[in-house]
Amino acid sequence: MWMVMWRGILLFSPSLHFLLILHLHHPHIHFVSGKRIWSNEVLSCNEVIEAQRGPEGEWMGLRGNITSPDFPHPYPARIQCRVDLKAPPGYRIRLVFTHFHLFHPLNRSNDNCEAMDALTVLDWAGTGTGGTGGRIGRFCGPGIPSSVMSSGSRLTLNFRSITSGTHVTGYKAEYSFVRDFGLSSGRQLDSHPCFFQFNSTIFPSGEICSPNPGGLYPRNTVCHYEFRGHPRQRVRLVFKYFDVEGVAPCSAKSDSDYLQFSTIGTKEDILPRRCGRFAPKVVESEGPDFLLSFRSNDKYDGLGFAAKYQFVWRKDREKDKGVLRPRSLPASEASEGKENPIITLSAILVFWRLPSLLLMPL
Ligand SMILES: [Ca+2]
Repeated sequence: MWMVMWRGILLFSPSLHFLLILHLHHPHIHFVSGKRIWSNEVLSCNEVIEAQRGPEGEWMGLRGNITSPDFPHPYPARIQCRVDLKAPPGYRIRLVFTHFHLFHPLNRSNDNCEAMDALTVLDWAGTGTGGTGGRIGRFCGPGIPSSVMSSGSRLTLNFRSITSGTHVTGYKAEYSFVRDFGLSSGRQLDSHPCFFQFNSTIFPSGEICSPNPGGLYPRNTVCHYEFRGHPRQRVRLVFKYFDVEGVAPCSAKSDSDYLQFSTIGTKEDILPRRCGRFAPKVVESEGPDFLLSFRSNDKYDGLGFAAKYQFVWRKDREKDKGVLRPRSLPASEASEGKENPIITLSAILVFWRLPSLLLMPL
């Protein structure tokens, strides 16, 4: 005998092999109690979020929120909810978590998520609609995960609960479909999906970041930062942080993401590629036309980089030397023109001792 009683409907079977599957398409779904009735009961929900064309052809619905069932109240036990995000062509999906608290017996973040209530984020770029998405991350326990960005126009969230509790309120995330990669400095060009230009007359100084700043950078992504200055200028970068997944020599053979430094119009690196977590504090370009390129591959992620940039004037004596070689400076020279106190003190001592040195017998 079957009995119906969930939200009005709850399916009840005399058989222990009981499966209840609901396919729900409305984003605002209120679930009744997740109290388990039979050991293999599974509740399921699916949702598709995609932008729509407005009356004049513009894209609408480019941002919104996603939550676990019943948020901000405790989510039900034994439930699987999938959300498919589909951005317009040429857009990326950015996901910023604002709340995250899933049940974990030890109350630990991202520990043994395979066996816990968890949220899995899948990236579908390059695999087609029938392919398998690459897993960007699986998150569990308390603690807000880093924001993520898709490498294409699709992203999937799979939320699975095994347990529940009075204090596990689930998750909330803000999604947005973006073309600017979350970057707000420089002028974005249309010649490449991720190409930002910095002209010294318009943008003499500022900050540059890897795509999706403050979160994990997207996979399979190339971003260029092009600097164009006065002939007597060059570009100085002062890195604030650096976390680019990879190992030296930061090449494709070593499965590395990397940062590349070159002069515009040439294909030769003017500095060794950088990856890992230890970038030089300060980098200066060879001349006024400087290209910084970031590349990520299809596996593993990092938090990327952020750097302050500034167009600086060459000193006359440097100009006379002809072509400047790129160089990396220690942190003390990042200084916005301050003299090195150790060098200054040494110079004073030498001049103070000079007369007595000249009078010393040979
Ligand atoms: Ca990578």
